[in-house]
Amino acid sequence: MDREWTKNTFEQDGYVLLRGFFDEDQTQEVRDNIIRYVQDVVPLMPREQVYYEVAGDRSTLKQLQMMHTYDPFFETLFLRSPLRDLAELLLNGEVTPKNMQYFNKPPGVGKPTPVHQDGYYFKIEPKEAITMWLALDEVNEENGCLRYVRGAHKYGVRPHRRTDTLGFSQGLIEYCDEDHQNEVTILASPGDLIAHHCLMIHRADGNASDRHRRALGFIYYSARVQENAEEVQAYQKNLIIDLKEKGEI
Ligand SMILES: O=C(O)CCC(=O)C(=O)O
Repeated sequence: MDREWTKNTFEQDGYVLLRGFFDEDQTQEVRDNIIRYVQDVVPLMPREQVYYEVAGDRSTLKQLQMMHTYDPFFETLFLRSPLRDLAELLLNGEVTPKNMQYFNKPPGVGKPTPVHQDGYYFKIEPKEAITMWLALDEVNEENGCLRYVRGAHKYGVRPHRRTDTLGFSQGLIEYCDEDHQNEVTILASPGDLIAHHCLMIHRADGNASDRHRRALGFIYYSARVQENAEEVQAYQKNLIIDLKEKGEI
């Protein structure tokens, strides 16, 4: 990896795509562990950390939260791996690993990811955090690839409002022509890693194909940030109310 190019690209565009960050064997090992995790660990997880696209239909698993807290394989991957080194490079110093997530869009039923900024969800100041997204399948326009508004991380948090999308309860109120013009479509292969700044504006379409669209998300905060405990608590409370209303828990 060319560290200087990686850092410069991230700073300029708000994201950087690193092809083949994990080789074939490493990617397969991650996929095998997800299969094991879904079978053995998911049944033991709190319901508010497990989301299905169709409530009650286990074949439509779409999102898992805090995976690293339940399993040593994912704990190591998150806390002691090249991903953390990369986060330290991009955030200029020590980081706090915050959340490790599974993102799937199951074939046919995977819904769009509303346009949003992760930094709106993160109750931190300053907004110095990063999300890394590791592709585990071929990801293209058919099964819901990520789309970034290049350079959007330079202009702060934009207003959001509630959405109906499970797992992405907040979305940008306005997505203007200029955003569309600056949108970049990211086609990814298994093992490719995309790192984006928490102020990056991004979205993804639904999955109209007959293939899964699996990925892992790794969120790191800079060790310099302060989290607003009251806002985090209020967010968690509302999330649970929301999940109950949707019949998810
Ligand atoms: O996987 C997706 O569709 C969205 C992921 C995302 O929004 C994120 O990692 O911040």
